[in-house]
Amino acid sequence: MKTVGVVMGSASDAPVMEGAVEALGEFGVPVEVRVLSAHRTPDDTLEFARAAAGRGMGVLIAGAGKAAHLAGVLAAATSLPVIGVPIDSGGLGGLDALLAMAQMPPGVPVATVAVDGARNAGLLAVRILALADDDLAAGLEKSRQAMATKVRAADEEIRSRYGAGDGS
Ligand code: RP5
Repeated sequence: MKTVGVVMGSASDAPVMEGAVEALGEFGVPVEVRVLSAHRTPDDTLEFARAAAGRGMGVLIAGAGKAAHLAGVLAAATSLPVIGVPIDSGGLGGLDALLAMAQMPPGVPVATVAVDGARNAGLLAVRILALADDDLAAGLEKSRQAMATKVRAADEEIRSRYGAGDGS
């Protein structure tokens, strides 16, 4: 199975990026987790991106805050799909990082999730890998069903607590 590279701009991003690692772990997807900064270690970042496909990675997830160029720089140096996780590092509440990732120029796409939305980044990476992996696709389907079952149970509980709209 392909590996997913989970990259963050600073170790201070780790508590958020844990969400992606956890989601990937639930599906048994191997990860390589790194701290690489587009600004502080630009050479290491480019070297990682250029080698990623050849080293067996299938998707890259990049989390960064503030002037968050990490995902864009990775996407500029590899043809692998790159998913950006804008991180709320204070100040502008993550809007700064969200715009830096989502507003990429034509030709260099970054699939951007919500501010601090690392879990969805992990799940999106699983969906991408599942296109070429039947076991992963089956696991995803099972997990969607399990999520629906949970919501139906919550619906049942709420309806019994507040009534079903028929005055009962
Ligand atoms: C960004 O600046 C990092 O991704 C992090 O979100 C933010 C703050 O970094 P530190 O000052 O905590 O290293 O580059």
